[in-house]
Amino acid sequence: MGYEIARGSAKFLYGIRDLGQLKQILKEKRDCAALSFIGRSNVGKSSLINALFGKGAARTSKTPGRTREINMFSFNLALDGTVDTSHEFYLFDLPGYGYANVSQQMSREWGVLMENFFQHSPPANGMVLLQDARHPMQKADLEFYKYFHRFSFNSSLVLNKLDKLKTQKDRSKLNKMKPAIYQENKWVQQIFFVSAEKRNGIDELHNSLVSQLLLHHTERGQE
Ligand SMILES: Nc1nc2c(ncn2[C@@H]2O[C@H](COP(=O)(O)OP(=O)(O)O)[C@@H](O)[C@H]2O)c(=O)[nH]1
Ligand SMILES: [Mg+2]
Repeated sequence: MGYEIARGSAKFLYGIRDLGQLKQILKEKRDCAALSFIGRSNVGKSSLINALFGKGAARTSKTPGRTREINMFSFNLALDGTVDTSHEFYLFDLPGYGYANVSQQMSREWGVLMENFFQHSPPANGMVLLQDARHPMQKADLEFYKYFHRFSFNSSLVLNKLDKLKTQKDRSKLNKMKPAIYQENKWVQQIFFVSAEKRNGIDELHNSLVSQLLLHHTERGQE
C-alpha cells in the first residue's frame, strides 16, 4: 500500500487575506512541504481537493468567484493505513483568477496577495494548475502561466471535468488538442486528465503528488 494522503486529515487553519498575516505564516513554514491548487474560478479546485483529501475538506461552490482568500489547511500522510502524525504537510486552496465579474479593486488585491504568496511560499510547494478539459488553454490560463512561470515551482497540470465530455465528438476534440496542450505546457512536470466528480484519473494524480511530498521528505532527511 505504501504512503497515501490520510483521508479526512485535512484541517482548516486560516482564510488569509491580510498581507502581513500571509508573510508571517509563510516565514514560519519556509521548510515545509505543501501542495497548492490554482486555476480559474469554478474550474473545480475545491472539488479536486475533496476528491484527494476526503469529502468536506474544502468548500465547493455553485457561484464562481466566491473565495477571495487563501485557504490554508494542514494534512498528514498515512503509511499502510496508519496516519503518520510526525510530519505535517500544508495545503493551499488559492483564490481563482480570470473571473470576469470582479472589480478592478478585487483583481488588484488578488494580484498583490498572489505575488506575495509565490514569492514567499516554501520552495517545496507543488503547484497543481487546473483547467477545464472542455476549454483547455483559455486566455486567462495562458496569461497566468506567463506570469507564474518565473517562480519555477514544481507544477502539475490537471484538466478537470472530463466527465462533461459526453459525446464522442467532444472527446475527439480534446484528443486533437492534446499535442498542442503538451507542446504549450512543456515546462510542467506532468499532465493529468481527471474528473473530480467521477474520480477518473484521481488515483494517478494522488500517487504523483504523494511522491513529490515524499521526495522533499527524503531530501530533508539527508541534510
Ligand atoms: N461534472 C463535473 N462537475 C464538476 C467537477 N469538478 C467540479 N465540478 C463542479 O463545478 C462547480 C465548481 O466547483 P468548485 O470545486 O467549487 O470550483 P472552484 O471555484 O475552482 O473551487 C461545482 O458546481 C462543482 O460541482 C467535475 O469533475 N465534473
Ligand atoms: Mg473553491
